[in-house]
Amino acid sequence: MCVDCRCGQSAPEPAVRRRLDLGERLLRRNDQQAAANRRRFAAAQLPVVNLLSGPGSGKTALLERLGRDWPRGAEPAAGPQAPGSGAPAGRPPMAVIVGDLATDNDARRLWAAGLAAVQISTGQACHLEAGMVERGVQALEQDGVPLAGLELLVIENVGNLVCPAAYDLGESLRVVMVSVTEGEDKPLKYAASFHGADLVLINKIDLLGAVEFDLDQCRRHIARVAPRARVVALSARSGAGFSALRAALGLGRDGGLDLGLDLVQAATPVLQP
Ligand SMILES: Nc1nc2c(ncn2[C@@H]2O[C@H](COP(=O)(O)OP(=O)(O)OP(=O)(O)O)[C@@H](O)[C@H]2O)c(=O)[nH]1
Ligand SMILES: [Mg+2]
Repeated sequence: MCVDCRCGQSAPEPAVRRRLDLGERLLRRNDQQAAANRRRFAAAQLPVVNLLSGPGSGKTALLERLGRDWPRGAEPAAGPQAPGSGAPAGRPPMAVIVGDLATDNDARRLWAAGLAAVQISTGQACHLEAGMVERGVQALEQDGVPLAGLELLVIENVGNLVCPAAYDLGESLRVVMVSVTEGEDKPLKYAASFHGADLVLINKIDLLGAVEFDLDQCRRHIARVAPRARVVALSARSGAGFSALRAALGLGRDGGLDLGLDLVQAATPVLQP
């Protein structure tokens, strides 16, 4: 049972009701911090993506490929080379704050792909909160990666298609990923997570045939629960669909963002559980 976001707590017994009140206060505090994050990102004119999916859908693999394939010739952001720090030299002007319950495996993969990255270890919490993102931004800045030098900041949320949806992080774009190995019905089963999505990614399409995944049916399910979301089918393994992804993120061919900035001001609606 999650101690942070009340999943598994349904009976309105007095003790539970007190915990519900506490949960509501925590969510209110999160929303205030998210609003502060959003103001800060807007001041830096920085588009910020909150990337959600179940465990293992391929969030880190997608970001690794974006980092590796960032068009050469794009102006690298300043920052020292330091193994284990968030700032490899000559990296693309994109950074990642990645949340996991444990390990810094994902941050290490992202550093190896040439991206600035900081790992947030959430311990028992099954989602990132706005305060953790603020600390992640501070850690990036301490590593010599100021927001002002970035063109895109991605927050890779904890792998979980339930609880992260309730927590606004101050992002300008909410991206939800599902992979073909999970089945076509996930958008219907986890509708609350998909509901607030601006962009839905269907990953691992290189495995479509092997798992007999019905792409059209999945698209129909997504349209039911997230009618305003754009949908991109792709493979982080083969690179298929990445030009559509780059266009959907507003990434210009030279690596710069040419569409994303109008999203900076947009507040993503957040569903309360
Ligand atoms: N075949 C195939 N495998 C993929 C693809 N994308 C990711 N994978 C594999 O899926 C597994 C999980 O990928 P990750 O990138 O770690 O997934 P994640 O969503 O970041 O996982 P968590 O952070 O643990 O939630 C790894 O073995 C990847 O190599 C893809 O497009 N095709
Ligand atoms: Mg990951």
